[in-house]
Amino acid sequence: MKHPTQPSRAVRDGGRHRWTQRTVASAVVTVLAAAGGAAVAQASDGQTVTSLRQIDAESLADAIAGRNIDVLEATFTGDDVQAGRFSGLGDTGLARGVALSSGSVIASDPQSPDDVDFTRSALLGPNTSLTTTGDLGGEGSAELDSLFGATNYDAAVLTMEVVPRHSRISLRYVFGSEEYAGWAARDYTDSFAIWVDGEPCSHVPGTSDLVSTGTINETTNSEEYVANFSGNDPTAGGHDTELNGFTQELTCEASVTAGEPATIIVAVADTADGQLDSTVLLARDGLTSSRDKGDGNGHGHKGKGNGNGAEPASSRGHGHWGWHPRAV
Ligand SMILES: [Ca+2]
Ligand SMILES: [Ca+2]
Ligand SMILES: [Ca+2]
Repeated sequence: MKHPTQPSRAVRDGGRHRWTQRTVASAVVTVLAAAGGAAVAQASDGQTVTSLRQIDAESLADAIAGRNIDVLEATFTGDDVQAGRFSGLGDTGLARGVALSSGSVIASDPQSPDDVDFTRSALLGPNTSLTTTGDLGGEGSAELDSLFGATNYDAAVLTMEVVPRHSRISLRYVFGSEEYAGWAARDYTDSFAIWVDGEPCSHVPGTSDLVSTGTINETTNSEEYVANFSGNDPTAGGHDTELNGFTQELTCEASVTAGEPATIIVAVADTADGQLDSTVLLARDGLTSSRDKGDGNGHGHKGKGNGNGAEPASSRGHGHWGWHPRAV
């Protein structure tokens, strides 16, 4: 039995304090190890995830790139288990695509000494826990830190250089999180953004707010939110994914220069501590370009009444991002 709890991480992280606040995963780990035996077979029938242990970042970009997009190159920053291609996840709204997570997209191998920092996939169903955590000891993203003004951890960052045939670019995605289930409205708003040529475009529809657990949840912009639990019961949500909650399908839109390289960055990370995974799903063939729909309505245009997106997603007085023990 493995013990991906504080003693082992104390060695791995050199005593870094960020995980010492909570022990959310330990009880669940014990249950899983007892029930699962040697072979972890988490994943409902028909669901698969292939992580960067087996494929490369270019493969992720190729899966995302759709109509009128050519991929020049792609790079990934984070642990190999934090990104992969998935299929069979129709319950999330996106059946196939690419997942990036502040935890692991795959289940751990109990026999592997490399897999002590996570247990189950942040994505694959069913929803077995309200506190699925990959606490990987990874670094944060300076871009997310700058955008949200909050120190982050375990960043998963996919950077793609693409050439769009036309001047309007779209990327379809879903954002989900374990922080939905009690922590969404607190200071644990994990950090997530999509940028096109340096401009954030992952906005709540019709607003300049950036998408997060703080801006889309059961009480805020609830029409964009899908709950996947009830009370303390993770199995009561009825959606075949580990995500406790997730957004409806959303679209990042931006104007670019037709025929010229554009840089798209997708980043997700934990905030305040490394626990409770947040995950972004990018639709297969979901990155496309099209002709701009004229200059009249400003739809999708940078800088046309769309705010600057630089305001922290959590703008409801959470000015304080320090350490808070979570008694989960
Ligand atoms: Ca994490
Ligand atoms: Ca869950
Ligand atoms: Ca988190």
